[in-house]
This record gives sequence, C-alpha cells and structure tokens, in this order.
Amino acid sequence: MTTSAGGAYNFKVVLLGEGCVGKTSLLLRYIEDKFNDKHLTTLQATFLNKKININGKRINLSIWDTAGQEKFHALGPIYYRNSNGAILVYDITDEDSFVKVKNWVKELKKMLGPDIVLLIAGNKIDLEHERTVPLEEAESYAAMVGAKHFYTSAKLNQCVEDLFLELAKEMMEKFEQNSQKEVNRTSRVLVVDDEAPAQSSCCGGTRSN
Ligand code: G3D
Ligand code: MG
Repeated sequence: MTTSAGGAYNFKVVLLGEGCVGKTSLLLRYIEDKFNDKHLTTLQATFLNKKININGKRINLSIWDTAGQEKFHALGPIYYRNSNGAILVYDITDEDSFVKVKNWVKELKKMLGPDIVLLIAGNKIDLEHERTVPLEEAESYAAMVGAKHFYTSAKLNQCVEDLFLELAKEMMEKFEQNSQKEVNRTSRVLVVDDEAPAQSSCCGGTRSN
C-alpha cells in the first residue's frame, strides 16, 4: 500500500516474468549485492525491504518475489494486488519470455489500470551474443505501452540499481500526481455542496410554485 506516513513513502513492488529469467537474481543483487548465492534457492514467495532516499525523501520498497510457482502455474492476482510498481523481466536470449512480458502488461493494465508503474527489464545482457529478442522490437514495444526499458545483468551487476531507482522515482511522481488529483476532486465536491439548494425534489420533476 502507498502511504506517506511519517514522511516516508511505502511502495509495494512485484517482480514478474517467466521462470528462470533472473527475477530472484536481480532482487538478490539489488538487496545483498550477491549473485548465485545458495540463499537463492531458499528464498520463498515473500518480500524483501529496501530503504532508499531520493532528494531527501525516504522511500521503503517492499519488493515481492515468487517462490518459483510461475514455473508450474499462473500467479494469481493476489500476488500483485495493491502493487505500486511492477518490473516485468524477460531473458534477452529467450523469445518466449518476452511474449510472457506482453501478457503481463495486458493483465496488469486490465486489473490495476493506470495507477501501477511498469518497467521492463531485458536481463542477461552479458549474453548479448546469444540474444534472440530483437532490440528494436523490445524497445518500441516498451515505448508503446508507456514503460521504460532497461537492459540488466544480475550476473555482472549492470543497471540493477538504476532499474529500481527509476521505478521508485516514477512511483513517487505518480503518488504525488494522485494526491493532487484527490485534492482537486475534494475541492470540487465542496463547491458543488455549497451550491446545492436547501431542498430539492428527489427526481428533478415538477415543483409547484
Ligand atoms: P527466476 O527467479 O526468474 O526464476 P533466477 O530466475 O534468478 O532463479 O535465475 C535463473 C538462472 O539464470 C540462474 O541460473 C541464474 O544464475 C541465471 N541468471 C540470472 N541472472 C542472470 C544474468 O544476468 N546473466 C546470466 N548469464 N545468468 C543469469 P542457474 O544455472 O542457477 O539456473
Ligand atoms: Mg525466482
């Protein structure tokens, strides 16, 4: 949930993508700066926290990772419910994993509307020579759906920090915009209230004078 209590933003982030694209590796690299640690296999569907600071603003990220159930069955909406941001990960050497990203974009937009910030990460960029997902296709798709696109390598620690930082910035911006909309909406409601007649017919029908 998003709150701004005590001056800190609390954001829920989910990692989504096909099995083996490197979601857990990205998370572990980001939180613990480790790769291929045996810890990896024991990580269960839960979240890890990261506290960051952007321009003096404190942000708590709860980053949710799966226990690998995406390899066996679909992840239900309960996993991404109330998310402020999602990182959709594919493996640049695996075209099917990119198709899966497109499915996730559709599902998240349908279920959560415009309020969720989406970023797309083409992971395993250290395997550039084995790339099968065309660069232009990935980038133009991301632009079309309004998601920034990053190339990452959890293995070589490329762009991992940038990815999460960008997401945090965009979630903060969206939170500010929504708060502003809420203020505008509330003030509009008050004006309408003020102007409402003291007594009015229930259905706007005829009134005797
Ligand atoms: P998942 O959580 O999406 O299922 P994992 O993916 O993080 O478990 O990673 C799946 C495999 O991809 C792991 O290899 C992991 O080491 C590898 N991997 C993750 N990120 C990268 C990367 O950036 N570059 C390369 N080259 N490999 C990566 P194993 O062999 O353990 O299955
Ligand atoms: Mg995993």
